[in-house]
Parts: sequence; structure tokens; C-alpha cells
Amino acid sequence: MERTCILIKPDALQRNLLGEIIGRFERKGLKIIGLKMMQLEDIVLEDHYEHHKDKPFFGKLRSYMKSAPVIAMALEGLDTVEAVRIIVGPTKGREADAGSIRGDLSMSIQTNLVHASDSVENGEIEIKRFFKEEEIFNYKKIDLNFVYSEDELED
Ligand code: 3AN
Repeated sequence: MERTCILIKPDALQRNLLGEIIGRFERKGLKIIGLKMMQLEDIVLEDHYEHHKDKPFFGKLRSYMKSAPVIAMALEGLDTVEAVRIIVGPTKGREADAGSIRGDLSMSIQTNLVHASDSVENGEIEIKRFFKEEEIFNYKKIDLNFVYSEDELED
């Protein structure tokens, strides 16, 4: 099974959208293997947004991400990185398809509610960045045989 990392950002917390957003991942059939609230610091943000470090908007992005706590989630499932990117939608909320989190709930390119890992490799790096080993849980999810077919689970 593949794993991915989500950050539910300060705008979602301020706009009372945590339940709505977590609920979408739950209803999809994704298994929550880690979930916590945390205050991000400069050092972790510089690591996490390394690819944006030299962009003009980086300072504002960093202040926004520190303006309130975030919710970090680790999710598991088949092809989860791609499935979650579809649920989240593209970066600019006002151009995202209706049905996606950003398409339904965000108008912005910066305050776009959610971060989701963009590759399997980054998913693993980000889970390590935001969670301690003991904060990731390995348990039996009883709906697995209804969320997937037997064949899919054997692959
Ligand atoms: P995504 O979150 O869709 O993978 P990235 O990784 O390109 O997008 O950007 C990371 C975060 O940086 C975005 N979620 C958004 O908050 C912020 N961001 C990206 N592009 C811009 C921009 N042009 N202006 C302001 N903030 C931006």
C-alpha cells in the first residue's frame, strides 16, 4: 500500500473546514495512519517548501503557514498519492474543478486549504518530516474488503 502526507493549512482551521476536509478523505476509503495538530516553524517550512525558497511569494507563504497550527495527516491506500491529488485539485483554487476540495472550497493560489505530497518518494519524506515513528499506526481497517476488490488487495 502507498502512503501520502497531507497538511490541512491554517485557512482551513480558521474557516472551520477541518471536519469537511478530513471527512472527504475518510469517505473516499483512505486509511488514516497518522493525525495530529502542530505549529510549524521556519526550519521545517524551509525544508518543506525548498522548491519555492527563492520565489518572491516565499516570505508570505511562510508567515501564512505559521499563522495558526496545521493538521498533519498520513494516509494509506492503493495509488494514494495520485488519488489524493485528484481529491485536492490543482494549486489555484478558483481554477480547480468542482468536486475537489480546492474547487469547492478555495478561491486562492496561496490559501488553498491543503497540502498533499506530489510523489510517492516525497510522501515518504514528508511523513518522516512531520511524524515520529510512534505517531504512525499500523492497524487492521475492517472495511478494507469493501473498499477494494480481492484482486486489488492481492496485487
Ligand atoms: P501544490 O500545493 O498544489 O502542490 P506547490 O507545491 O506548487 O502547490 O505550492 C506549494 C504552496 O505554495 C501552495 N499550496 C500555495 O500555498 C503556495 N503557492 C504556490 N504558488 C504560489 C503563488 N504563485 N503565490 C502564492 N503562493 C503560492
